Amino acid sequence: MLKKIIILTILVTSIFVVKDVKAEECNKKVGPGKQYPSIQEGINAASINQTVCVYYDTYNETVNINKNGLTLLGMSNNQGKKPVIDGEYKLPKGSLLEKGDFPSGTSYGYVRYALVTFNANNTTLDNFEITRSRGRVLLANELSNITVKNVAGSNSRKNSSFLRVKNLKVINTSLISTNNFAPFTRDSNELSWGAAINTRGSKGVLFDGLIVAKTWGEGINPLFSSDVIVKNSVSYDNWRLNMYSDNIINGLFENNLSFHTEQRPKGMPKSDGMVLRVENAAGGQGGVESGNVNKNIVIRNNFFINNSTAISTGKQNTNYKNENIQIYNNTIINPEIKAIQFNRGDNDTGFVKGNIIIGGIIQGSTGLNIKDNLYLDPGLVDAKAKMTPGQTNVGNYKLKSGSSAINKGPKISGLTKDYFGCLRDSKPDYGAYEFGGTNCDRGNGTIPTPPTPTLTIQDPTPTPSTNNKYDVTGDGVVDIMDIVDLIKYIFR
Ligand SMILES: [Ca+2]
Repeated sequence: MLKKIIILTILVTSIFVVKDVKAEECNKKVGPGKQYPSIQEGINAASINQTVCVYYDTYNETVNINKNGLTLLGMSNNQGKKPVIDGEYKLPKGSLLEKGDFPSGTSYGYVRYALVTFNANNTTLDNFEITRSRGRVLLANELSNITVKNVAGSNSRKNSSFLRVKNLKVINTSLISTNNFAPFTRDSNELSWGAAINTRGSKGVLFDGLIVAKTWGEGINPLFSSDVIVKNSVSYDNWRLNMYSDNIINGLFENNLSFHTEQRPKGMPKSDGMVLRVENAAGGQGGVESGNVNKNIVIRNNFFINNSTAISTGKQNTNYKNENIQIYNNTIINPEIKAIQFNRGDNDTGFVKGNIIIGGIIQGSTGLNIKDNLYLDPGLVDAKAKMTPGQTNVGNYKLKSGSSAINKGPKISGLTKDYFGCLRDSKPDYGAYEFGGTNCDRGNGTIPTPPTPTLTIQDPTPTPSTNNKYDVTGDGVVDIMDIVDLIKYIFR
């Protein structure tokens, strides 16, 4: 008995030692029984380059990260729950954005508030759940070196995030809507769109390990940006489209899963898996000023399952270009309309090779080299299987032993791994999956799972956003804040 107590004492002591070591990295502590009761008080007390640790609790406040080099670190409780920033659809109120202005010619000036707003460079947000924002989840404008990781964002009333940053990293993060407040119309301003993550005018973007789902608008939505990587991410049931490339210079979209389930709001169509669009640059975007081009875009090792069209393109002006688009070794399963659709007469350039395409055709443009793709089921585990909400397992769409796709794919420069990060052998297979691939850096058939929201508070009846032109703040009421925002906007 005494021995057990001693062992237990040692165990408990060592646990506390571990905790203390971790706690020493905290310059300021926020939470029940800590130095500061609110997150903002902790940030206000911190110096530059410090770490503010936020212990598990629910915080009904807006957060302004306004100290250079600050890390805001959520400390999970013993059950692994992250601290929660909950706006209860009442917060934020007014504007928290101090840094820079939004691109001219857009309506973004009206939506300049979020539950967490970055107003300083070299800052990190790590390990939070952020939910029920009256505005956005995250906002950063004209900043550099911003990192967001391990964040579970859900149910914001506006676009989940607007991040206009030089050197932006968003890692292991989810943005999911289960309540959509905006009307699904595309003829109004951003309030009606509800996209998940928007990079308008960023340079150096890494999206790694995202789950983005169920927004009315675009899911993973880089636009007017350069040097963009979107990988290891899952995007599903976003009702405008799952992944976007609009005016991107140098984009790599790899190892992603884009799909639609059979669950959809009444009357809603499935949307496209990925869209290469070139729309008018509104000017002053930051990353890509006036390219009117998608250029040097690689789309490889992705699974596109049951989308409307898996990969499509669209342009506001036929002179705009998709230039050097490389679409290879994707697995495209049963799109409703087409597998890949470019506009026939356009002078888009690039190639489409090594893809497995089941149940759809490719419509190319004159400059697109389309060859060495497989158009029949080469022997997948179960190509007819449907995806379900939240599913990240693509085991049904792997090649079976003896598949005719094994070792028959074209050799393409730069193709060394597959969807799971496994090394391909010297005879690459068609599609996103290499049979018998080795040294898998995403594990054998599993992928890291970004956090899902855990908060289970009963939502109030959502107030639909209005299109009232006097409701400048978009909060559904016309009040003094609308006048304040309008004056700020005029004199910005
Ligand atoms: Ca092979």
